[in-house]
Amino acid sequence: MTKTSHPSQSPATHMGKGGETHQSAGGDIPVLTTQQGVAVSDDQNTLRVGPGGPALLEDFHFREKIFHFDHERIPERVVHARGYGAHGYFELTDSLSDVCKADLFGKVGERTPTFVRFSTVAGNKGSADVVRDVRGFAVKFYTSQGNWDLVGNNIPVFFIQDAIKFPDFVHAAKQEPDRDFPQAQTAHDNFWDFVSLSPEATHMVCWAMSDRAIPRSFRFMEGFGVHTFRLINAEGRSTYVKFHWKPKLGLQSVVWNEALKINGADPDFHRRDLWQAITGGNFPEWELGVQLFDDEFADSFPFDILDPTKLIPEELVPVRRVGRLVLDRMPDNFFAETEQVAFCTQNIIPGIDFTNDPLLQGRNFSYLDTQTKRLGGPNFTHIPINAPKCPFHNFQQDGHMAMHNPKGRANYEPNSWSQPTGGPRESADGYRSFAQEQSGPKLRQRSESFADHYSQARQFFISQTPVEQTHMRDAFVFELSKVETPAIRARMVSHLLHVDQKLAEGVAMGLGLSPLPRPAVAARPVVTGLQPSAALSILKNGPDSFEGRKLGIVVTNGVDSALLSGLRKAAEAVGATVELIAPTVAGVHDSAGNELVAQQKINGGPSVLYDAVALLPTVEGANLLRHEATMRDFIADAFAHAKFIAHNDAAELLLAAAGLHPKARDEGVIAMESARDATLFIQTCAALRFWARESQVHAV
Ligand code: HDE
Repeated sequence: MTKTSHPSQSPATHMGKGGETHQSAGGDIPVLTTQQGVAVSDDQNTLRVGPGGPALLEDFHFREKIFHFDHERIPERVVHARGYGAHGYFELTDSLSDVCKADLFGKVGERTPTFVRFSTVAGNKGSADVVRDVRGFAVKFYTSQGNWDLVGNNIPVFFIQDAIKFPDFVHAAKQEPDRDFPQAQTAHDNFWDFVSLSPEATHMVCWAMSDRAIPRSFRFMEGFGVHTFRLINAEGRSTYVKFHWKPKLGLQSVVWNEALKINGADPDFHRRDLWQAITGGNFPEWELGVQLFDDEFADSFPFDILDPTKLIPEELVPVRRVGRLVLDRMPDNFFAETEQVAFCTQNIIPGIDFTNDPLLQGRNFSYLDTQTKRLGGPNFTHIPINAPKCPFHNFQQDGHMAMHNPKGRANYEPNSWSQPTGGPRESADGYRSFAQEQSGPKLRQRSESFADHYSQARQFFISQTPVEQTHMRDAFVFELSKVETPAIRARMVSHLLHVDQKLAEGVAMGLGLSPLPRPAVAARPVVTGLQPSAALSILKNGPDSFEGRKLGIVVTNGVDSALLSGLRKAAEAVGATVELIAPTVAGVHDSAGNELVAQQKINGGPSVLYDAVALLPTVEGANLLRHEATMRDFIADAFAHAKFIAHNDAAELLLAAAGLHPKARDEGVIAMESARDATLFIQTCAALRFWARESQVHAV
């Protein structure tokens, strides 16, 4: 047993005045103590009466340790339970001071610390990362004027128009209550029953069936504030705003069959990706964009700017890029930061204000409740990740786990105790709501201006490339094929008939649904003249290089050293990362005798984990690997998922074993002999996929 010294002789772990933890004892090794600071002499055995006797109630160390363990879990978020966060900063690149008085939007170059949490919506905390779902994109700005939370998603519209429908929507999307499955999936009757009975969901459902819902990485997806907000300038003038996050490395998603396999191979695919990027010094970056508009535009726009199932095409109101968000530090502790972070749409600062979007208004009501329940009391703002980084003072007191306790006599306002003991006072610069005129009867009524549910869904569909349209059709077919009730499948197709006739027919054919159902009753005639918007497509907004992507190289003993290092250099030169996949993780020796460590063993590193792959075995290695089923899957999957595949001569054996005889190949399968070929291959990989292949690999 390790010999320990008593804290009084050598201080053990203890809390400093500011609550920070100091550790020192016996060099760097602190003494193990109870929460009360009492040193522990034996952490391996409970206190018992003799070696075979009963345990004793007086064992305070055991009691405290088990008690604390029993309370380790807190309720997971009712939605967005699975998330992953990182610290960073926001830097202003274009001042918005003409339209917004918030300090963070005033001075170019000013940096504001931020914490970002990405999440899936429907799945529980332990579910897989690459499920078909919306992704949360929540940003907390610790501004000099208080915390501002932009609690957004990676899709710019939402399923419902009024917050009162949120519990129904979430119940329907999550696992069904009698069987508690399926988890983290919308491919079930309840979800499609609800959305097909709620025509307002059609636009968002189209987004959810697009590849937006299976992003390749948090780093390659956009973010949106969704609602229309207001910016308020120093004169009190209001300008409407929609917030956008644009990823520096361009947009990218995976394909559905790949997603299914990634979730088995690496359920933590997205978190691992963020972790590896940030700890590897490749800091993910987004630009903050704003669409600014006024009442005149709002009145002329064919949809209501307060309707969260609608977006404003960038072609109509351009996105002005005003700053950059850089994520450069992982949390020290997942629970303390990512799990305990509490976002709230009501956390806003002077210069930013709400609109009457009924979804936003409802959200404003919801977040405080959910945090109080989840974090155990009203003092969750005292947890460091939630506390502002600017000074804050108020007379709120007591409650569970109160950490910021006022000193002195005054605990109310106004009071007649003079400063400083009298405590905080109101400020002329304090938050003032925009003085919008309001009047009208009190009623429960959906605005007539929210009634068109199909026109923008149609616009979204026609804005996609043919490849993306096919993916959408296939996603509808996949999901509705999991729906057991034929009437629900047909009802959904009846909505799609308003989106696009060919889409609806394709889905019906994929479901074996004949004849076509009648179109759903539309409250408004569908506007068919809306122009396609290139900004809505992922493929039209991809990267122009292979930067930030991952190349997987299959190697065996004796791998050609010049070719391998040429390929590695070419990939790293554009900012891509490389992993070696070998028969064992001990790695291989290359032809020059260098020892190379492998990151993956072949059965643990399937090609779905990579953006492109290269096969560089020796003839002996290829002879060994061609009998390996996971090697054949590696190649067959890379091909089926339209990835670029580079290979040397010896890999012919492997390609043949995977069914890729020369005639079955295409220009996306690239022979490589020299370092020059390697550079060309990496340039080709900038296209990310060889989409022309896709139509060849699906018969159904
Ligand atoms: Fe949320 N949402 N939401 N939501 N939301 C929550 O708050 C809610 C909506 C979003 O990483 C909850 O802390 C209502 C739209 C994100 O911690 C809860 C409505 C958008 C996150 C809640 C919506 C979002 C949440 C659950 C309909 C995109 C995760 C746990 C009116 C603009 C934040 C929590 C994180 C989380 C309520 C709709 C984004 C229950 C009532 C629209 C990114 O308060």
